[in-house]
Amino acid sequence: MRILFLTHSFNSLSQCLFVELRRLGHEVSIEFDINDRVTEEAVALYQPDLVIAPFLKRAIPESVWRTTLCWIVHPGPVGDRGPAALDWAIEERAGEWGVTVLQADAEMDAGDVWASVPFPMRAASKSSLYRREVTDAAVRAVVLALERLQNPDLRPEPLPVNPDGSRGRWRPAFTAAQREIDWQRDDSATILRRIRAADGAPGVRGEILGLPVRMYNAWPESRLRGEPGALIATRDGGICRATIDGAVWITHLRAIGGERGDLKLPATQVLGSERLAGVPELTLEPLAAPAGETWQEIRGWIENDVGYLAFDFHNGAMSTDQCRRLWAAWERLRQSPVRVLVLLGGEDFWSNGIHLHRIEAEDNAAEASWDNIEAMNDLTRAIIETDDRLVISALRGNAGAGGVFLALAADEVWCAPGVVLNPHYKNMGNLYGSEYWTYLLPRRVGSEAARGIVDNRLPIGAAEAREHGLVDAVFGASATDFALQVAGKARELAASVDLQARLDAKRTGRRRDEASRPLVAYRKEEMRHMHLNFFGFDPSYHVARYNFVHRVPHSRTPLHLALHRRIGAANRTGMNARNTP
Ligand code: COA
Ligand code: THG
Repeated sequence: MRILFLTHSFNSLSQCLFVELRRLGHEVSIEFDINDRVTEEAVALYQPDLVIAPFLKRAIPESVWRTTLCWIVHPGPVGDRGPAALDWAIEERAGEWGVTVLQADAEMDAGDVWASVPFPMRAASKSSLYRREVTDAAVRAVVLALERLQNPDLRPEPLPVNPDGSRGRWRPAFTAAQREIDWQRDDSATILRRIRAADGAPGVRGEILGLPVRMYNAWPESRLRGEPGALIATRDGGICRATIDGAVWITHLRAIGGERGDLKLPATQVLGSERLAGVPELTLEPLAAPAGETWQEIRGWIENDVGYLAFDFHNGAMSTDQCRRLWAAWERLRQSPVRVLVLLGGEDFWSNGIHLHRIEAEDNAAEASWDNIEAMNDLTRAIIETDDRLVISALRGNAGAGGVFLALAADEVWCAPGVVLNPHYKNMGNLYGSEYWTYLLPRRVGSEAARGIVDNRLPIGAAEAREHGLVDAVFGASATDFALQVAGKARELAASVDLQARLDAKRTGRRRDEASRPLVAYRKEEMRHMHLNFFGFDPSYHVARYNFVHRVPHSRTPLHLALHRRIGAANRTGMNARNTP
C-alpha cells in the first residue's frame, strides 16, 4: 500500500512504525503537520491508499478524512479520548493501558476502532512508556488494523454511545494546578507519579531555592532523609529533595523565564553553585553496588565472568563530563580480569551522541561542541583500542548519530527487536560527524553501503541493520526479553573455548588496520570537517541545533522524508523518484 504519515514530527514512534511498515512491503511517505493547505497538497500529490497519524496534535481537515481513509494512533485503550492519555494513565495508576487505532472523523478520537492492543503499565515516566510500551503496541495495533483492512468481512467497530449521546470518555489536557506538588503534604510516590506524568513535557512547575522551575526525570531514593522540600544532596548534576516520607532525585530542570529559559539542563547547572552552597555532593563509585534505591547514571558490575557497564543518560545525550565519567568507569572495569565486557547503554536510549542542550547553554557553542566531540572520540577510541577483551554493545534502546558509532566501536553489536538506529549526522545541519565513523562504518558494511546509509538519512530498524551487517544479532521477543538473554549469551562467550583465539584475531586485525591507516588519521580528517561545521562560515549546524533544542516547529517536510514531493518534482522533470534515494 501507499501510506502517508501525517505527523507533528518524525519522533521515535513514527520512526519505528516507518521501518516496520516498509519492512512489510508498504511504501511510506511522510508529511509534517504544518497547516491544512499543505496537508491537502501532500494528499493530492501522493494520493495515498491510507493516511496514518502516528503523532498528531491537530485535527486532520475534513477535506482529507472524507476522501481518504485516515487512522489516528491513540496512546490509550478503546474509548479513551483526548490529548493527555498517558498523563491520565500514570496519574490514575492504571494497571493496564493500551494503544488504539481509530478512524479520523469530525469528532476528535471518537471514530471507529480498527484495532487496539493492551499493555501492562510500568512505574516509569511518560516518555519512557511512550518509547517502549506505547511504541511496541502501536506497531502491533497498526499491523492488526492493516490485516483487518485487507479482509472485507472485518469492519471497524464504532465506539459505544453513552446515555447522553456522546462517545467514549473524553479527558482534557492537564492544568498546571493539577500537576502541582505540595512538598509538605505529598508523599514520595505521589511526587514521583506527578513528575513522571509530566515527563518529557511539560514538566511540573515549582520553586526550588527561590528559582521558578519545571522539574524532570525523577527517581526514588530510599536512604537519604531531610526536612520535606529541602535539598539534601547533589550527584552528577541531579538534586535530591526530601519528602515527608523519604526523598526523590530530580535530574533535570528548566528555569522559567530565565535568559535561556527553555533549555532542559542538569538541575545543579540551572540552580547554580551559589544557591547550592552547603548541599553535599554524594558521588557514587560506579562499580560499587548502591545501597537501596537511588539514582546512578553510570553503573558497572561483574557477573559470571562478564563485566557490564550501563549508562542511562537522560535522553541518551552525552555531555563532555558524562563522556569523561563513562571513560573513567570503562577504565575501572578494564582493571578486572573478565575477558568479556558488555556496554548496555540506557534502558530507553543506548546513546544519542553529543549533548545538544548543554552545548546550546554555553556562551561559546562552537568550542563546547568541539570539546564534546573530543570527549566522545576519546571514549570511542578507548573501546576500539581495547584489544585484550571481547567487547559487546547490547542495544536495549535506540541510538542516534555519534551514539550509533560509539556502539560500533565494539566487536559485536547486539540489538533488541524494536530498536531504531539513525547512523548519520546530516540531519543536524549537515554535520560531517566524528566518533571514527569513517573507520567503523565501512569496516562493517563496506564503503558503498556506508555512503548510502549516511546520505539517505533514514532511520534503520533492527532487522534491516542486521541485514546490512550494521549489527550482528537481533534477538528476544521484546526489549525486556532481549536484556534477559544478553546475560546468557555473554556468559556463553566468556566460557567459550575459542575466546582466546577470537581475542588473538582481534589484536591482529587491529594491528593490521592501524598499519594500513592509523586511527589518529581518521580522527584528524573527521575533525577537520567538524572544525568547519563548528567554526566555519556555514552556520547550518548552529541553526539546526537551535531549532532542535528549542523545539522550533517545522516549516516544511525535508525531501528525504517527503517521497511524494520528490515524486512531484520527478514527474515534472521526467525522472523516477521512487528508485532514486
Ligand atoms: N542532545 C540533547 N538532547 C537530545 C539529544 C542530543 N543529542 N538527542 C535527543 N535529545 C532529546 C530531545 O531534545 C528530546 O528532549 P525532551 O523530550 O526532553 O524535550 C528528547 O531527547 C527526545 O527526543 P525527541 O526527538 O523528542 O523524541 P524521540 O525520542 O521520539 O526522537 C530522535 C529520537 C533520534 C529522532 C531525536 O532525538 C534526534 O534526532 N536526536 C538528535 C541526534 C543528534 O543529532 N545527536 C547529536 C549529533 S552529533
Ligand atoms: N479526527 C481528526 N483529526 C484528528 C483526530 C481525530 N487529529 C489528531 C487527533 N485525533 C489526535 N487526538 C487529539 C485529541 C485532542 C486534542 C489533540 C489531539 C486536543 N488538542 C487541544 C487543542 O487543539 O486545542 C490542545 C490540547 C493540549 O493542550 O495539548 O484537544 O480523531 N479529524
